[in-house]
Amino acid sequence: MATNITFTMIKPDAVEANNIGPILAKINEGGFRIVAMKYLRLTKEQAGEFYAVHSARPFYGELVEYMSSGPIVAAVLSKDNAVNDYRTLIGATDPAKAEKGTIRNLFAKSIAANAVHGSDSDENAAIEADFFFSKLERF
Ligand code: IDP
Ligand code: MG
Repeated sequence: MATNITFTMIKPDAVEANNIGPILAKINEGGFRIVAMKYLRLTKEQAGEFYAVHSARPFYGELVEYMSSGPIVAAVLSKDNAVNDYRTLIGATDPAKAEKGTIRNLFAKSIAANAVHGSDSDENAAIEADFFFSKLERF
């Protein structure tokens, strides 16, 4: 499979718990290359736009509040089969269901504060990477 990209965020709970380093180590150990990276705090408006696809879900308000509650690390990662392999590395949305050793199993606090984001398709990976990074910010 051709090398492709996925998009991730280290969410406010994992930043607050000082887990940026351990999560980046898992990403490196998983064979991903860092194409782009930044440390920033989303406004409520920006978080709402990023998660607009979930605007009809009952947890949307909570999700937007949460994702704008503190700084995050946003990054573009590359690897063969990046989207699926990264979903495997992070584990299920609900950390109680995430397989042992996955990033969410190790670092997530709850289904909302679940440590990391990972794109769910190549199409969304491109849209999400474009939301945060210009061409000049990718290497
Ligand atoms: P994913 O992050 O595993 O792709 P999605 O279903 O796309 O999961 O949901 C996006 C994010 O919304 C989740 O990562 C989590 O932070 C939050 N979320 C999902 N389901 C719930 C829920 O039932 N309650 C509260 N927050 C949720
Ligand atoms: Mg998702």
